[in-house]
Amino acid sequence: MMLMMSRRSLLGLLALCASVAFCKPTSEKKERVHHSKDLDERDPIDQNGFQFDHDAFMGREGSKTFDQLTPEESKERLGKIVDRIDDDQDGLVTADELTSWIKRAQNRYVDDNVKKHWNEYDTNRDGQISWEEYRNATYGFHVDESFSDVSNDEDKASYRKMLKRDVRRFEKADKDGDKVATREEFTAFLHPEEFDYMKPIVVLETIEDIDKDGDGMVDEKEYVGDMYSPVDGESEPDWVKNEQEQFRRFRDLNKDGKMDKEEVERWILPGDYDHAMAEAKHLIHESDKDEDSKLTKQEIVNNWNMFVGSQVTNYGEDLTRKHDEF
Ligand SMILES: *[C@@H]1O[C@H](CO)[C@@H](O)[C@H](O)[C@H]1NC(C)=O
Ligand SMILES: [Ca+2]
Ligand SMILES: [Ca+2]
Ligand SMILES: [Ca+2]
Repeated sequence: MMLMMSRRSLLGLLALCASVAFCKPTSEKKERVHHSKDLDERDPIDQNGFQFDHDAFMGREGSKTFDQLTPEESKERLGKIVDRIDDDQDGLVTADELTSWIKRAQNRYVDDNVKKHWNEYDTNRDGQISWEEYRNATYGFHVDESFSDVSNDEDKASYRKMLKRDVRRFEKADKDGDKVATREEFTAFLHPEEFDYMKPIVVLETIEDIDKDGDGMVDEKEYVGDMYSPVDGESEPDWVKNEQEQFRRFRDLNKDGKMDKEEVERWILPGDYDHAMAEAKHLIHESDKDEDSKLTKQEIVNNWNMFVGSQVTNYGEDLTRKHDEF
């Protein structure tokens, strides 16, 4: 399993593929599993000259400043974060300490993301976001909801699809059905994978993305096709066969050749799986030189590259976070 892989680039790709004819062939594997409490990231889809960037509002638009840190600066900042991870201050980071840190980092990311975009939507500043506020902020520059002002048919279709999805997701997130999202409801709208009651929507949206023949199920060809698009002149990577096998053995549990909603849910939202714990254990395994199952600051800093690419540092971005912002 590709535990260490960030979902954000993949979801970005998914947004691009789903909404615009923008999908470059790649032999790289795409990951679908929503690790519980994982990050949602939807990259801008603006490259095609859209006038308004729907997904930039939904996701974060890259504070890339940590890329500019030298390795020495990164290590120093990582060291300071380690002091915070070491909850009992005994100089050793345990799997439990690392796990709770990762969970906190994930929650912080979600809260930050909502906070960051709140005012763009809450235009009347009443502390809630109505569907109309969201719709106006997101699609309001178009003359109507059928996007009759969009001349390109493909773009028109993707806008309609996007709006339909947004309506459905908003209605689900809006628990009391008053068409106004509280802070919590809006968080569920932006980060549905964080909320149990949004599970059906996450499953449905995933199926819709992958299901090419529109039967509401995912067959083996669609399953593999979602992760892999053949590139001319490149041979099929080995993992493709592996995934076909996975599909037959572990995805299609009732062996009818297709994944239904339940099977897709088991796949992308494995409930009994503690992703933060798994990532913590993986990081310890990869860094624990003296094999005492705990990490010293030195062991962590020695493996700084892996930590900077992990949720411990919010994929590096928390290295530039100020101390009082943790
Ligand atoms: C949304 O836009 C319409 C048309 O411009 C406007 O009449 C309406 O008041 C706006 N609603 C909100 C909540 O901003
Ligand atoms: Ca400790
Ligand atoms: Ca509500
Ligand atoms: Ca099945």
